[in-house]
Amino acid sequence: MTTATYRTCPRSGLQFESHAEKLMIVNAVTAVVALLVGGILAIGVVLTRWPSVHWLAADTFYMVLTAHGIDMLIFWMIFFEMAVLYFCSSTLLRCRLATPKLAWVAFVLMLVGAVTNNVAVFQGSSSVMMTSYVPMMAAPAFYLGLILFAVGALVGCFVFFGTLVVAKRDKTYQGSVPLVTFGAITAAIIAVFTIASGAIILIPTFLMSVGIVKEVDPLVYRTIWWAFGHSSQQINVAAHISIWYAVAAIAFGAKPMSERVSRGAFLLYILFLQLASAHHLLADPGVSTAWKVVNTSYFMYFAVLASMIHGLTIPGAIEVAQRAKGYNNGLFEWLRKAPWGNPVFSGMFISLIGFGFLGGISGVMMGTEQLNMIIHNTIYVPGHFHATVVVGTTLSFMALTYFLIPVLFKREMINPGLAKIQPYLFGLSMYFFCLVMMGAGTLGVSRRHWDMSFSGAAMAYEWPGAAYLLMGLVGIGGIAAITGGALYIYITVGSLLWGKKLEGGKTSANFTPIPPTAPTAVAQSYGSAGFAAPGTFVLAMVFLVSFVLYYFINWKYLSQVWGLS
Ligand code: HEM
Ligand SMILES: [Cu+2]
Repeated sequence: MTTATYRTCPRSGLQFESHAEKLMIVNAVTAVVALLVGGILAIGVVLTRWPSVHWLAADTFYMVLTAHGIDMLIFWMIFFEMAVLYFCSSTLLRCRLATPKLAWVAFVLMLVGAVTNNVAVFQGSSSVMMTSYVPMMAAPAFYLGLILFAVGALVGCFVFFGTLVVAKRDKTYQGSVPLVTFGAITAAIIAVFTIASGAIILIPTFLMSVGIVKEVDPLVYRTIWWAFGHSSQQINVAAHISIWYAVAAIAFGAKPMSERVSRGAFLLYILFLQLASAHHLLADPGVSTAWKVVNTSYFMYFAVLASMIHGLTIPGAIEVAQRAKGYNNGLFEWLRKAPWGNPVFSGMFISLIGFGFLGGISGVMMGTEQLNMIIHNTIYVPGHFHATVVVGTTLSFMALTYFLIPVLFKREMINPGLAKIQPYLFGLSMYFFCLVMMGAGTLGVSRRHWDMSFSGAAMAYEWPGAAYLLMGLVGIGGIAAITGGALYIYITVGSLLWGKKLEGGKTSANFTPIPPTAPTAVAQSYGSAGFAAPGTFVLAMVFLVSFVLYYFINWKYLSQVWGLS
């Protein structure tokens, strides 16, 4: 392998090591391809759940739904996260990538795994959904693909850790690692745990699919599968929150309000994430109510607390930075005068608000043992998690991409006018999509059932008319969101193919220390700003009131499930 060279980007001051740069590019591009496939499949899913369209036949629907879930939640997210890990280590710390050859091995394993899994799904006998619960069985290649992908991702995490060691040894930064890198470390630590849990449960299931193991117990499967499934979501959250901090630093020069508090909040994720995975077992027999309540109603709140800290300190840091620039009028001038036309910022902010209000509040509601009963296995559940993984993570990744097009890919963005509206179209239609799904779920529309009217069933079920209406709106919101996703793909792929080539900047054989004048220097350093963010405080109170109201409304719904008179 050629020796590394270092390019200093003239637009951002960031320094890209040559191997790391290529790896970020291939991982990010592969991620976007997965998003494209998952997005095309979303059309099939949405047009089937839209009652008056009801497009696909049952077997096709479940196949398409399985592939949609896996291509989106596993392949799109994790390929992109690999690029983020290399960025947060090699680029932010300005050092070489530890073992580029191994990083390529990781990428190839992941790619082969992703293709193998997709082929298995589209051959038709692996429509076991993303959660793939036993005793449902998929083809051996389905599990094998996931295992190869996971091994690749694990290797990638170790390359990331190795790169941190290189930076430390070569003294490429001073003091503690920057907060964004710290967040990425959190994500990578959680990833190692996640992948280990995945291996513990998927390897026996693979062996069962080839006939070596006789049986995998369904309850054990679900418990361990969710140690994997839940913590993988915590990786996404740690990754997208790191990106929020990075965007606040890049777009505003905003320093965290308190580095210590923010770092502490990341640590809470590592400490409490496992306990929270009990919220996926709330309707399961075999685990005691006391265990469920303690885990989901007490320990889970520490992880929620961490997200709320980030949700407060990031807008707070932006407010402080904006006020320092003179946007001091009233409570909200700082926010009104934010760069709403810049998709890096608007994407990040729409993501933050939607993740908190829609994903966060609904998550706490669903995670309450008693309330869980009203929405368990209804379409409320995908309503909730599209607010977290799509509005939260996917939209943050999109926002970061707009920053990376000129900086990493060295291209001028094509069609900036479209890029300006893309986060609004995608983000706001996703808000709507999630809300109407949650509405339909509250009325009881089941999750994953291909035909909500249950036509041909022995006993009829009369839905309130609103349920059909809401599912129709799910269709409309979904199509609008898919259009927003298509714009993102058009803009990013188009920029790489046809965008004007930009000058790459000076290349040297050695790394250089972080120049304090670089526009991104704040993202690469340690620093706190004092608390002077009254506007953010008001926003936090609005959040709190919505939270409390919504929570109690659901207790009221619960009380109406069984009439006592
Ligand atoms: C415009 C974008 C999207 C639309 C319109 C959309 C729509 C849907 C719909 C209607 C369902 C089916 C609900 C059901 O009947 O059970 C679904 C399932 C799912 N979606 Fe999406 N989705 C989108 C993007 C995403 C993204 C970006 C992710 C992840 C990052 C994602 C992850 C999932 C998962 C994991 C499932 C569940 C699959 C399963 O039950 O096995 N979706 N989506
Ligand atoms: Cu969970």
